[in-house]
Amino acid sequence: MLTGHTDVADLVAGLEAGADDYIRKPANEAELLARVKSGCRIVELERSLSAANARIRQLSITDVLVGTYNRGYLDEELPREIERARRYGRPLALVLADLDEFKRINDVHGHGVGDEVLKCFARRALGSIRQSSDWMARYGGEEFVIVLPETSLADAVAVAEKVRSGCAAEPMATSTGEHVVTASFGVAALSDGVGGAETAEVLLRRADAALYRSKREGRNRVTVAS
Ligand code: GH3
Ligand code: MG
Ligand code: MG
Repeated sequence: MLTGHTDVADLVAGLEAGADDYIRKPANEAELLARVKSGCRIVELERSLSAANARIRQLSITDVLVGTYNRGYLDEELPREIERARRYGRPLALVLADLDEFKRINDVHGHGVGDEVLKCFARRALGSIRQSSDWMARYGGEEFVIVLPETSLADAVAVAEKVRSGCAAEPMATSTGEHVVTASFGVAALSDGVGGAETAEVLLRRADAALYRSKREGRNRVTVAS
């Protein structure tokens, strides 16, 4: 603020209106430069604060091990996705995935290799989904949820099948050699029309029941929620 009104009341009014600093008229060049320099420090501080906040936000929604979204993000975002889909009468589906006999990998090869397998699964699954709208979260230890907005049940089954075969088809390279890893899947979608009223919880429960059937019927398969 460059001002000729230098009463305390005027200065206070200017600062309260949002000015960070002021100089009096007529401006003195040396003072002006010094004030601008200190203003630059404020701007720089704000910039780094907002970058730090963005970084904190990013960390708070990311799974540290596999780099996908985490459970917290799923809990926060899935209800919003469902709400959006319902408001606009759009389809939405989700896929629940659980690695098969994962405990054995840990037991036989060690927890570190188990971690490598989890990362590899996440990387492959992410490679099989549409980056612009689909997203994936680590739901628990070796369980993942893939959220598919604008996707019908039939298309979601195709996505799950792609992720399943992408996992099983090629052994995963780990520090103890190559291991064939499979996963089981359960798929559920919002029911059509305005009658549907599934919450995130209900949708996940239905996908989980389908996943359980995939396990019971032999693993390494995709089952659709009834
Ligand atoms: P199923 O085919 O029925 O799913 O059997 P499973 O062995 O995969 O399932 P279970 O629930 O018995 O075991 C899951 C294992 O996942 C047990 C747990 O120690 C392991 N686990 C959970 N989180 C992590 C992790 O972050 N890293 C590693 N290495 N293991 C994990
Ligand atoms: Mg499990
Ligand atoms: Mg498992």
